[in-house]
Amino acid sequence: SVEASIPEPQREAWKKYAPKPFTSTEEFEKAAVSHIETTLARSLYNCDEFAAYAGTSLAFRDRLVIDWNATQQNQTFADQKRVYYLSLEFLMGRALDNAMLNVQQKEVATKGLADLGFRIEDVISQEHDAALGNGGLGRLAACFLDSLASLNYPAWGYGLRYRYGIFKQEIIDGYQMEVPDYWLDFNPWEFPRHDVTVDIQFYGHVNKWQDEDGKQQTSWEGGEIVEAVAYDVPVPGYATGTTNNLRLWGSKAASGEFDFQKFNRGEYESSVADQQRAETISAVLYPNDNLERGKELRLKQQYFWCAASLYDIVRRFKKTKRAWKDFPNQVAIQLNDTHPTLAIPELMRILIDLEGLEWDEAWQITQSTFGYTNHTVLPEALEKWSVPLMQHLLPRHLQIIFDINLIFLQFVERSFPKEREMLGRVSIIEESNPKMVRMAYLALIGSHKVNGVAELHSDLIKTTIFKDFVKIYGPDKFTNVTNGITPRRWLHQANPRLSELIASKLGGFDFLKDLTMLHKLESFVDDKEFRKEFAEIKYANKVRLAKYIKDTNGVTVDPKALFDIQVKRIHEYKRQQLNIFGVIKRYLDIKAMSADERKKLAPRVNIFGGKAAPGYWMAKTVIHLICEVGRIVNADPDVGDLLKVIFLEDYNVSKAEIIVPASDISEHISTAGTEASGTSNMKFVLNGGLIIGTCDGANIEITREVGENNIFLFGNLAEDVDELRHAHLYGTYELEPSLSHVFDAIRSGMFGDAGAFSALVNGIVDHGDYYLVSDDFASYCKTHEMIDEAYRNQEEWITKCITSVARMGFFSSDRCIDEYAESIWNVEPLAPKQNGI
Ligand code: T68
Repeated sequence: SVEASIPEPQREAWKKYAPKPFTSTEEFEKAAVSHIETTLARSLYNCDEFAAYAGTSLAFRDRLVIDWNATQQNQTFADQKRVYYLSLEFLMGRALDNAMLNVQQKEVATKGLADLGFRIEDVISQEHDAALGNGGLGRLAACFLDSLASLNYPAWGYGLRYRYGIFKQEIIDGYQMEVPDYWLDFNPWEFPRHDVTVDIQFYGHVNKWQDEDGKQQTSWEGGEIVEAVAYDVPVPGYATGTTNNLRLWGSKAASGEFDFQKFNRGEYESSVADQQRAETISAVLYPNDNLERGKELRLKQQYFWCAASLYDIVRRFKKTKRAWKDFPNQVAIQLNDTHPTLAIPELMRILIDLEGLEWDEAWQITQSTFGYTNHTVLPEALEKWSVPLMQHLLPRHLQIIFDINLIFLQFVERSFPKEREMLGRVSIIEESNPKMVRMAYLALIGSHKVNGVAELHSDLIKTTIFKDFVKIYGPDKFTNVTNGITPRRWLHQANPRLSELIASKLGGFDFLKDLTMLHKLESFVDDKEFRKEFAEIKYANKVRLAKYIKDTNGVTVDPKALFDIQVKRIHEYKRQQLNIFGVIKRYLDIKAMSADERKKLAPRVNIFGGKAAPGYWMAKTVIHLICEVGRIVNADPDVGDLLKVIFLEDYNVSKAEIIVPASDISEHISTAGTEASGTSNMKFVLNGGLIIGTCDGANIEITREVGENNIFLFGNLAEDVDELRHAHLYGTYELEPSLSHVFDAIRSGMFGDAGAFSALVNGIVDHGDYYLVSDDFASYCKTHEMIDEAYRNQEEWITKCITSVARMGFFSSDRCIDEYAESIWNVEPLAPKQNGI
């Protein structure tokens, strides 16, 4: 073995001197101070909270790196199948707190930092979020990495190292403003690998010729080269030695490309411009969620990242000297939505043009390697690329896509000779002007499994966008893996007191590794002491959020009021407008009440948060309306504490960790059939909040788990949506009267310039109400009245909350990952070696 090739004394020395887990507070302090003094060149006299953060991070990073190296070595020696998770987004949030908890040494750091004069919360909050994602899809990828490592799966994530993550949102005079998020000033969690680079080609042309043996050869020539540089991020598992790798690619001008000839000719500026153009590829994350706009730079990002990742994966495989047919036994690649679909024609190109395989074998290998996860049925989010654009940027890939399509359509024609009109429907190429490549079809055809992310969604894709393909391939190609969340971050880290309380009842923290153990909490539902502590923890979390609201928004809210929270990307289908219209109705009702009636009312705090895509005017209008309603309501003496409306600026992962544990009710109220799964619904319930929701996405499975009595469902069902929409447009459409009342108030100028909201109101009144706001309004408001009623009975409310927490075991991302491993990837965990040196 490689190990035996290193002389014993050398191995002994490494073992002796490699950093080990801190066995005492002193050891941590020594490491942190040493980094502050030497790595940062700071001293006792100018060590601020940021320096303390940096020192602490570097001390823990040293620890992680040892596990990380050992894990990589162990995985290489074990030589078993690995998973590669390709995602254009990884919404990781902060790393330090997570690292300390996962290596189970936060206490050491807490004490050590206190000795050095710092509060650990202040130190942790110095870290800039790694916000390389938009919303659910990116956060899911981050939860999956945590679970993959925690369950010891040999797995790598591959993504892009954006210089600018999702923009920072500022609310100025009630409007969203976008500020760039430059997050790389100091990032101790990434390791640049300047020696791991890949040349990526764009543009150029295709050559075809016959070689001496008469074999057809194809090559892709010319064009331009951009260099991909690897940046590696360690991903520690919880309570395990496994630390996996997330590899993010940054772009730069290829070394030969900083054109010295130009430079010598005196064209210095244009030479620098070339360099900047290359760096543009990984410069910025596209800030749209559930929308694809077909921009050339986006396609460049996708190919750049797919090509670099595949080169890396293939290089690793080739080191094993196995035959190509073994590739799918060593490699599983999961496509997180269609964004990495170019990996399919790229692998075909590598196998055929570069490695000389025949088409059929290459195709067999490719299909067996890939799995594709769909995250949406919204038509505007389904990726399509124009054929002329692809022809220009990736001429060889377009040819391969045409060939895949031709062979596929011939197969369909043979199988369904009487259904010729099906060919146009299932073709990868849409016969529009210009022609378009339908990426979801390419992803589906090139993969062995396709999965949706919640039961309803997985059913819907089979009856809508992929209906014909179920007929072609049979139902077994399609499966469901209901999303999940990591209980480490979303319980233990975000809500340490609740985690402690649960541990005290279940005899330790094993539930963080097997969340189904939570069911044992049900036997404490009548335990007085437990109930009291549970309620106290919720209250303390609400006090913390109230303080945050006071600090950021300047508004005083009463932590005893019912906290009603909707935080997620702002999107018409998620229906924040339904929520704010409901709030306005409540406001109007309060205004119309007598003082005596008001006394009986349960006080509420309505909290909103989320970013709108910069070009999404309707979503920005919704934010503006929320802010304006808050401005009026919060200052109205008639209302006082009965109603407060808050818009929290710049919602992100680290803010979610404060917000999620503090809800009484959270809102998951998408038009039925539009939200593929949702994952914050799971986070809120796991933290002892109840939810109001539609029969959509994972709400349905949450209902099944927690029981119908413990969730507030309302609204029309997915199966009725089409008919309702049709009726709006072609039948007699009647606006719900109570909503009409709300619109009158908006139009009266009660919340400022009515003109600013006319598009929002008219979309519902005059333009078909596509998202069924009016249809669901009455039942939504009625359900909120039921919530008021239920909240009045605090004893029953707490019973509902505790029972729900106890029944959330299913929604751990560990369960998801085991399902993917079993039914899609066919990979096994690999136990870490103790002392992997
Ligand atoms: C979300 N999708 C789904 N997309 O909306 C949500 N889209 O229901 C689901 O729970 C979650 O994925 C995880 O499965 C997204 O977040 C995007 O962010 C996105 C980004 C770029 C292009 C299209």
